[in-house]
Amino acid sequence: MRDPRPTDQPPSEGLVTPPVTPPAAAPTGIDGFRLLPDHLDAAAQRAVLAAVESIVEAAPYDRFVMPGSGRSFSIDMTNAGALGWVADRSSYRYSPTHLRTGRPWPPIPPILLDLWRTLTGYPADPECCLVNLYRGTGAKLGLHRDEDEEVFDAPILNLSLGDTAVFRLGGRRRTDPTRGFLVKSGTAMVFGGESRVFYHGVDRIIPGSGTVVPGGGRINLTLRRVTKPA
Ligand SMILES: O=C(O)CCC(=O)C(=O)O
Repeated sequence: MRDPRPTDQPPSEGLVTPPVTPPAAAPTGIDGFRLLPDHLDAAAQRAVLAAVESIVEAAPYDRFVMPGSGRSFSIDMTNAGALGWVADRSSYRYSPTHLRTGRPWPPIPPILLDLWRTLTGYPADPECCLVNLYRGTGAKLGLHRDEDEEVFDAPILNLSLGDTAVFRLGGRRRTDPTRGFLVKSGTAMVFGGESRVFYHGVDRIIPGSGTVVPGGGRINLTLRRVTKPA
């Protein structure tokens, strides 16, 4: 499936920014969606952070630009895994190498593979662990859905460290109603079943609300299966 987004409208910025309603109760009853606050206790958060630091050492953060407009994202990104999600003036896509260093992405650390296996139950490992760093009041990720993958039967696993995010979850269509809710450090979210293709984004973070990330901010990990398992 190809990315149907207009080329000047990135997955993370400049898209429909719904009115910021007060964060509501966490959503329940959505097919395949699981919200697991406190899934990672303090020790597990520190261990995941160490894994992220090892990724960033091998594959430094980039500030991608959006196809078409060339506007910058407001968050930094890097990847682990055989395929990293990247964006530049030409497209959103998966790449086996870091756009700037040209090196392969580091492998997905074992602690993250364990979390994927336990929480998704999918019979193959993820190929991409996208690392997003949100820092400051302008950091956000516009409403989008993950659709650059070749397979959609694998859930997406989302892990949060650091500052609380005001997360936004919609439905299958961009125009479906959305709801905002808070996602704090240690939360795991699984987007399986129907929710795999639901629109979602991050309206903003609440700077200073978390203590886990050195220098402040929020780190989000998104683990995805990209290709059909052999
Ligand atoms: O930061 C988040 O929780 C959402 C990340 C996301 O939706 C993405 O990277 O596609």
